[in-house]
Amino acid sequence: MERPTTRDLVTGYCNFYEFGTEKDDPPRHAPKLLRTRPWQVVVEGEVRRPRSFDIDELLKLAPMEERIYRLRCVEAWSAVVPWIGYPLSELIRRVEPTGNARYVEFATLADPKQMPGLRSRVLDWPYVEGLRIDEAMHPLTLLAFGLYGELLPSQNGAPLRLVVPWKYGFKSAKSLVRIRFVEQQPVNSWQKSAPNEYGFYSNVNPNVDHPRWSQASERRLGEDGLFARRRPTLMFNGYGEQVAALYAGMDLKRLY
Ligand SMILES: Nc1nc2c(c(=O)[nH]1)N[C@H]1C(S)=C(S)[C@@H](COP(=O)(O)O)O[C@H]1N2
Ligand SMILES: [Mo]
Repeated sequence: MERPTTRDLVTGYCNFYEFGTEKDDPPRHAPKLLRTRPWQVVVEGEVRRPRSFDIDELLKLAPMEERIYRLRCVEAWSAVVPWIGYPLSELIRRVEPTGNARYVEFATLADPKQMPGLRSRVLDWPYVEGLRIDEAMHPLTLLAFGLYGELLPSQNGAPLRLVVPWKYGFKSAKSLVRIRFVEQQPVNSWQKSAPNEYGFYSNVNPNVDHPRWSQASERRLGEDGLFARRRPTLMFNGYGEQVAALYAGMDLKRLY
């Protein structure tokens, strides 16, 4: 297993556009502005038991585990993070999806009083992401509540976020407030803002370049400087053995 990136880098170099587009905007603003209590997560759509969960109930829903996962951003940097959470499937099976639930749409908080970044139109708010139901049910897909042995810092998506380790970082939606089971493939915020650059699947794939830069290698946070080598990016971010079967027969160049 790779050595975790230092906590300072993971909590200091963030993408969370609701607090601004610079990497240090979220750590500078989110801890002061984001209120993580009370916090409700609404689970709705194609489920037999739609309901809303209080964050303190979600924290106790299933046993917490520590999982050391890489997160790779489409901007070609990566970090190794000890996340704390439990598989999203633990929540999903409790709401009993119907046979029509083919996809899951995730929406995150969009409150202009807490989130100065909403004044900018960089993305269409709220931030929305989507997974196919089998991706959402996969045992690697984590509902994360903490990192480095403590609760999530605000800038990393408190009080709960998604971590999907074989997909680009942007699939790992922060500060979730709604999980909706749907029949049609959801349109995520990045796809909406630049459909030629960001698709639905967003699997880490070194063979499919972003239209404006290569995805063949990456810079590990903390490994910069004159002699730092870039690391080759691995298919499915190195999790191919566990997840490649989900995409058997699909053209991953077309369905990026
Ligand atoms: N709500 C929300 N979630 C988000 C984002 C965002 O802007 N807003 N950015 C995504 C992107 S692009 C990345 S790379 C990861 C970064 O997570 P980290 O800051 O914990 O490393 O969060 C993802 N989740
Ligand atoms: Mo990202």
